[in-house]
Order: sequence, then C-alpha cells, then structure tokens
Amino acid sequence: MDDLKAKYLGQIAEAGDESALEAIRVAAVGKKGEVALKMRELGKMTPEERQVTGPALNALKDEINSALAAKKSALADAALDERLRTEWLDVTLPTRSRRQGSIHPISQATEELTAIFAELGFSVAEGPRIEDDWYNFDALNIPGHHPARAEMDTFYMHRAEGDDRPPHVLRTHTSPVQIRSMEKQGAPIRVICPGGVYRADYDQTHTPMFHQVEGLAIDKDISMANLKWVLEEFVKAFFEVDDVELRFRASHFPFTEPSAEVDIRCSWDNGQLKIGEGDDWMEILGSGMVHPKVIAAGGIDPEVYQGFAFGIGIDRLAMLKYGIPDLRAFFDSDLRWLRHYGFAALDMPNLHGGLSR
Ligand code: 2U9
Repeated sequence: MDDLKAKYLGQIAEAGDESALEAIRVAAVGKKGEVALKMRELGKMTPEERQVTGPALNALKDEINSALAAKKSALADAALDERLRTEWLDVTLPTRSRRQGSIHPISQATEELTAIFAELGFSVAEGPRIEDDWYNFDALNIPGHHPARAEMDTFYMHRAEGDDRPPHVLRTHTSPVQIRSMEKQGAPIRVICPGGVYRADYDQTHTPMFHQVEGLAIDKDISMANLKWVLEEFVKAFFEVDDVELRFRASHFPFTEPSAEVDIRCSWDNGQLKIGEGDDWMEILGSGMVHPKVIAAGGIDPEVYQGFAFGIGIDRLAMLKYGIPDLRAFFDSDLRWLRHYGFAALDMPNLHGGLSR
C-alpha cells in the first residue's frame, strides 16, 4: 500500500495537464484501477486482516482523490496565470478609424435636447413603459369614459384569468413619468421625461412606437410667459438659430388648461426647411398650464402651486433637424441608412461645444 501511495502521489505531482491527471485517476482509483483490485482481495482475507486493510485502502483512496483535486486546481490556476500573462489588450490604444457603429438620430436628438433642458434647469426622469391605467389616464384627467382614451389607440395588456383589475397599458405618452416625479419629489419641480411611447397606429406619419419628450415646471409663480420663454430658448438652441418666432394657437388637452399648440415660423425653399424666417408656420409641439386636477393627482396642492407642461415628438424633431424624409426608416435597422444618418459615438452634444457638429 505504501508503494501504491508513493507511486501515485509521485505521478500526480509530475502530471503536466488535466488529461494526464485523468489517466492517473483511472489507473489508481477508477472502477478497474489498482486500489479497486486491492479491494477485491479483501474477500480472501481473514476477518482480522480485513479490519485493518479495508480502512487503510479507503484512506489511500481518499488521499489519492484529494491529491488529484488539489493538483487539478493548481493546474487550472497556472493555466489562468498563463492566459493573463499572454492574452492582454492595451485599452489605451486609439479606436479603429473605420466606424463600426453609429449613434441613432433619435438618440442623438434626445442627447441634444437633454443638454439644452439641463442648461435651463430641468432634470431628466424616466419611468416604466408598461403602466397602470391610473398613471397613464386617470391622473391626467382622462377618466374612463373620456373620448381621449379611445382616440389614443391604446395597447392593453391582458390580466390573468379572474383578475378584475383594469388592464395594464403600454404608455401612450410619457406624462405618467411626470405624475410619478411629482409624487416622489413634490414641488417645486422642473423635469423633462424623454422616452418611447406606444399607440396602435401605423402609416406614413405614425409608427406604433415613437418617442416623446415632455416637460413639467411647477412652482408658486409660474405663468404662460415662463412657458413661452423656455420653449423659445429650446427651439433656438435645438435648431441652432439666433432667433425664432413662435405662434401659440388655443387648443384643448385634458391635462392642461389653458392649452396651446405651438407653431414655429419657417419657410420651405426647394424642399429645404428654413427655421425662423419665411411666411409659413409649422406645428412642433403642444403645451399649456397644468390642470389643477393633474397637480392634485401628483400629490401637490393646486391652491398653492401651478405650472406649465409641454409635449414634443422627438422623431419629428430629428427628421426636421437632420433632413430625414421618412419616419419609418428610423425603425428599419438598415445599416447603410444608419451609416448615412448616424452620428459618431464619441461626439457627446453639449451647448458649448456645439450640439451636432
Ligand atoms: C403632466 C401634465 C401635463 C404634456 C403635454 C402635449 C400638450 C402635447 C403631443 C406633442 C406631440 C404629443 O408626441 S406628440 O404627439 N403632446 O401636445 N403634451 S401638454 O402635458 C402634461 C404632461 C404631464 C403631469
């Protein structure tokens, strides 16, 4: 037994890789290995001999198995050390000049408008895309019977059989994020909520998923004048023009009162859009003073606080700014299109460095 032990522990110490180790295991403690053969001899021994030899053989088997396990782990450590020594990468090397990917124009527009609103004191809030119908509708002064619910082409999610609560919805606007922000933060508050929204509509100017940015400012002395200034500053910065003229047209939304749709002065010259000059007007967003019921739904006292809100379609903003003619191309994942309209990954927009240059 001492010879067996010396032989196999020696071989294990010498083994250079896992397959050598496995061959030793089979020869020593495998089903037909030397230790097993010795075990078979137990039958021929006297009970006294068996009492001594049996436990000794088991101890030998345990010792060889432990040595195998220890060597296996030492070999794995050595292999890892070798890989770490030979497989390395200089992460400080410059990136390859041939661009592999690009920033999608919707992401670029979102980054740009976030930088602009950040400068104006707005923080960014995000929320779930699968919403409770209370956050998506009721809190925004759109009760169950309101026609706006039907008009929004809502995607409803099924509840489990027997669950009678109202179904979840895919959010039809980012407004629920503002309700959640009011609940969490209280007043005063200044947030923008950019993100994807869903409506069951598909044609040349509508896709079932699109992107909005909505803004909310609530304080004790906020008026339409503040709204107008913020929107003017935004439009000038986003379209990178010195001056703009906005036109507020009375409108109606359940969540704002009064409400206004906002047009911007522009002209079309040979299919080329010019922002800020000309005889045309183009609608770019909706806005208004937040309805007192909506402020109350956010847990804020509408007797003390008031504020403005606005909503803008990011996809259309991106089309206008970068001259993209077809909305549906945004969602085709066509690499050639992305290479043409996409932006370099390292050009983070900020107001001082220029937005999209
Ligand atoms: C709260 C209170 C008020 C957000 C608003 C609009 C007007 C609007 C459209 C613009 C283009 C949607 O993407 S679009 O089709 N939005 O006209 N949105 S006021 O009002 C809010 C939001 C949240 C708590």
